[in-house]
Amino acid sequence: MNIKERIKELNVPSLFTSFGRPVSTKEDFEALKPDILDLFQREEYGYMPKAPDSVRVEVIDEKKQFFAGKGKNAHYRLYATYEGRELSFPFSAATPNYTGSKIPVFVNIAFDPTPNFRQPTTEIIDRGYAVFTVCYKDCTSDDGDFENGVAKILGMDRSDPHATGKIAMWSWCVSRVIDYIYTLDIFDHDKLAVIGHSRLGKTTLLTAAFDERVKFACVNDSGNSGDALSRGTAGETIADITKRFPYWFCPAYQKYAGNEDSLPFDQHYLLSAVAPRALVIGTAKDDLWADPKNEFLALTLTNDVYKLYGKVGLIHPEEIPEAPFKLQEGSISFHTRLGNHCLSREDWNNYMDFIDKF
Ligand code: GTR
Repeated sequence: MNIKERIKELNVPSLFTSFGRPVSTKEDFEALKPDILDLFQREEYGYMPKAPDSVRVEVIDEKKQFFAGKGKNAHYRLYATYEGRELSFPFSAATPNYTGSKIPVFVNIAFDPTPNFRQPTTEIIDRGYAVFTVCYKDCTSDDGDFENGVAKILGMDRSDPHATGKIAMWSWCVSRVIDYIYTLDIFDHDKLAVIGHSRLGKTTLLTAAFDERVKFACVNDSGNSGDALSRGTAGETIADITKRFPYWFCPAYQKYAGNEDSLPFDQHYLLSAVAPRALVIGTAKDDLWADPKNEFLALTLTNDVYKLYGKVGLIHPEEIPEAPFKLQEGSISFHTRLGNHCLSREDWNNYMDFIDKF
């Protein structure tokens, strides 16, 4: 598939023209960014709750000399005050022993409360990284109930077309863990990565677009309403996703079901909002529901934004390569591994290989 030809066929909007404002410098783009984020809040994910008044963290337990004596394993509970009300959620952290050089750190917004095959913790520690793990359902449930967990406090009336969806709420929680990491100076804030798979890959991308403290957005198999173009998808459509998971989004998003061409943007606008920070994208050959080709195409469309910052985004050939492949020479990393929908050890290692190079 020739990339340029396919993009022409899809007739995707360009953020360089669609706002009716000139975008020829990085200052123009920075001035545009709030409008891009506003568009995604109004039309897709709902309004991102504002930052809390305060955050504090309580230690539940800590085990030193863990991971073969190479690190510490700990459990915490984070409390935040939001408009005078308190909310809280648990998280854990695996941290290599501090030896004087700052530690690169992941925040993994995870499916599971206990790290399993989707988070190879000992290997992450062995490679010198810390990993904070937040189980998304510990923040609020993955369903249309807006009365539990953080949703009870952050939630808006769902009759509002722009009401905050669950993805934005999980994303808000990730930013609170980053608030905490920022109080700890053993961590390398220039190597702060957020990682998530699938619906949590969508959450990772949204977090990176909104929170500039995220320096590496490790977006794994995020597909529709994540890193894939919605127009011309060969996999999941907006109709599919809004039928099964309407509560991930704001109610206004429904109007684009079966009507992708009327979207005033496509997902490359959200990817572009992460520039000039690093997009670190993983897909899998057989994950057709996420449409690896449309994920690739979306990413190539961000390159002109990286250029405004004097950076090279994704260095890629004219055709989408045959899987498996890995492109890691620019400020953007993209790989398609063999296999199906999963956040695997190979994905983690590809992400760490890329971050190591910086
Ligand atoms: C699917 C959904 C995808 C993806 C996936 C997941 O059922 O349609 O968009 O988010 O769930 O999160 O595992």
